[in-house]
Amino acid sequence: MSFRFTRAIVRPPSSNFADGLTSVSLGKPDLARALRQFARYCAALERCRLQLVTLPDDPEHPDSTFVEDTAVLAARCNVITRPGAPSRGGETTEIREALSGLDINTVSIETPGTLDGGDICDADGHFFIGVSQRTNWDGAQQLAAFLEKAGYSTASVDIRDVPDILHLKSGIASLGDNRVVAIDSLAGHHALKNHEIVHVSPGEEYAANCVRVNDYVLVAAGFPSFERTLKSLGYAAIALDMSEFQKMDGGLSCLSLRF
Ligand code: CIR
Repeated sequence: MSFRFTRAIVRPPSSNFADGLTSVSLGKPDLARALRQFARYCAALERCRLQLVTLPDDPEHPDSTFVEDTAVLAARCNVITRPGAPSRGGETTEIREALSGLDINTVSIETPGTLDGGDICDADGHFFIGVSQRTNWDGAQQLAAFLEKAGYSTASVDIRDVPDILHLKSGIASLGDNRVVAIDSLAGHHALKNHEIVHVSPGEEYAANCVRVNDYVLVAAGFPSFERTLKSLGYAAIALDMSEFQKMDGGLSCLSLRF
């Protein structure tokens, strides 16, 4: 089951977090507040019984707190990505070293492929691979080949014409149980036709980037309708304030690499 995890890699935002990439106009993030939100995020992962591997912050790469984009980790296949934004390329070096230090063997996406982990949604061993402004077809095909060789199935989802989302997982999330959360503009996609869709109300799209971790679903705070939906389906939600990360285009999932 793709939501059963024992560990997670996290990395705090660095002093120049505000210098990272963003396409939204929500103002400059407050670092002290971001660090408090990050601490609560880590505590929530621990409440879900994950052991954390916390890497030092990296001022060379202001977006490096978004560790999810640097790797795709599955039980039988661990892939170091090649992030689509040039300023983020160097973030993979320490992730590769950290995984190697944990005795996790990796393969890598190679040029001309680009791929961000935020475009990859593991739905119980069936992987949706987003093709986006960051993940190109070559990267998507390299990842599909790695995953299929390891016995997983894959489907690509082109999101380049879907407005307002950076990554595929800005708009969908797997809850396990054959359920996929989806914003309206992705809910009807043919790749999702074999899954039960859990809809996110218009105006609550940011909440779609939730994460099932063992017995809980981590969800961004401030989206009451979606929290009610989760509760009605029997999930225990942990709501987390993500405001400072949202200012930098970051979703809840991207702050950790779970495995
Ligand atoms: C970026 O634009 O790359 C970062 N500022 C945000 C990345 C967020 N990653 C994610 O949602 N997986």
